[in-house]
Amino acid sequence: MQFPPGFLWGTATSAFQVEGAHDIDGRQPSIWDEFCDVPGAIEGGEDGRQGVDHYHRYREDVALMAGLGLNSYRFSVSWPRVMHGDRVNPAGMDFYSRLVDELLGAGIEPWLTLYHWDLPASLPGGWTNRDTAYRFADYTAALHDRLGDRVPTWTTLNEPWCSSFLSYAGGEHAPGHTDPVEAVRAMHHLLLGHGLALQALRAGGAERAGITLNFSPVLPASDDPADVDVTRRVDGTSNRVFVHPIFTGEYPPDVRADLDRWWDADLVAEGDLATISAPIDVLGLNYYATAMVRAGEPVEPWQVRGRDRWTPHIAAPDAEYVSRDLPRTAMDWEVEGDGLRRLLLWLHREYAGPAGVPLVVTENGAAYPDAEVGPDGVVRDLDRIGYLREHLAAVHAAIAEGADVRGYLEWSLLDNFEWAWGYDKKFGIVAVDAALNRIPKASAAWYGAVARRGGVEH
Ligand code: IFM
Repeated sequence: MQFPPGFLWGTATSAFQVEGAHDIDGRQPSIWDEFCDVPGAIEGGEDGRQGVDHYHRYREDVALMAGLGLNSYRFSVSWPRVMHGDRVNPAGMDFYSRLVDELLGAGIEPWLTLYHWDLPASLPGGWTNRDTAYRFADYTAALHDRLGDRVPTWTTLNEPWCSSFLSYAGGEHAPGHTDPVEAVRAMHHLLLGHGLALQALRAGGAERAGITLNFSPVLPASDDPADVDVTRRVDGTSNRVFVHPIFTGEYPPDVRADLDRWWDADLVAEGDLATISAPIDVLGLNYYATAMVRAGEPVEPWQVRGRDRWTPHIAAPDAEYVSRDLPRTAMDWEVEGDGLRRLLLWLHREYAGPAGVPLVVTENGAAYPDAEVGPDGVVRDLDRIGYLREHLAAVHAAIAEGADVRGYLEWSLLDNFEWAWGYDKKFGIVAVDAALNRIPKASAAWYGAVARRGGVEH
């Protein structure tokens, strides 16, 4: 399975999950720093602020990627590390400048995400406040001023579904609220922030700019109209409510109607949708799993049953997940690589293709309860290799069927802080032990070989 020339092969991480160093060089608290102090918020009470010390070990981490032969690295910037209100924190900026130089020196293209959930705690109302979208654009401009000469690709937001519905309605992510009105406000302000940040990037002459959305494809359990309709509603608030306005300049009418009871009349100001739908140069998509749902008895007020944590599908309180006979990861997510092929083809056909926008898989990977480090120093994570192989085959098939896919960034380089789940869910191709030593797993060698040859051997 040979991939096109110039294909990006890399890994992805995010600032809060890996950096640590939360209270040095002028970094200020984010909403995730505060959330880590809320009793019961994080599995096992673990402290996400510690990360895995990438802040001090970035040189070693870059050398690991270079050793594997990867040509791209997607990382995020911690907004409260680089900004103090509207002033730049030079020490924080310097860290990312050093990281970018290190990557370029190692022949690895930096791919920068501006927002991966660690919002400055000082912003009143967080994303429920329209003003946060404007502050996001200011931060974007300041960061681009400093790094724009060296970073070719800029992603505004990572997974706004998580920073709106999961955070403000589901209560599972910071700030841990359970208010659907707040979730809808956050959703719109995040999209507005994306559009305003895009304007700042264009003004600064950014080479390539886009957004990363997480897609959770859903299938109906049967062709019963009730199952089909609940599937439509879950898909609407998970997937279409973000991608549709970006490409068409309107919220999908059915989803707008489904969300009406929580939608403030003055939420969308004139011009917002034009700002949100300004052209992008690349659509990043994160894919982990496809799920099947059926209509059940509504649970109050809005959550979906069938997972061991509640999922905030506010417009589908009657949705019930149906287990399929498929292997599962440690997250309990069903493994079905073909879901990624179908997703890529759908995005290419409905949105990205007609707009001439290429796709990049900006996250894909799996957590498994990894084997211990063997006496030979190797972690034999064969299940992860199987997952990656199956999903790369899906990307390859989608390209063969016409989707314009330009890269694959595996999640994640390192075992790290998996948000509300703590450190126990291990997504890395490189293990991190208690002393923070890096131990490449068998999957790292496998993935490096794929990157070097630009394809997967059958
Ligand atoms: O760890 C997360 C990441 O921060 C965002 N996308 C999904 C990953 C795995 O859950």
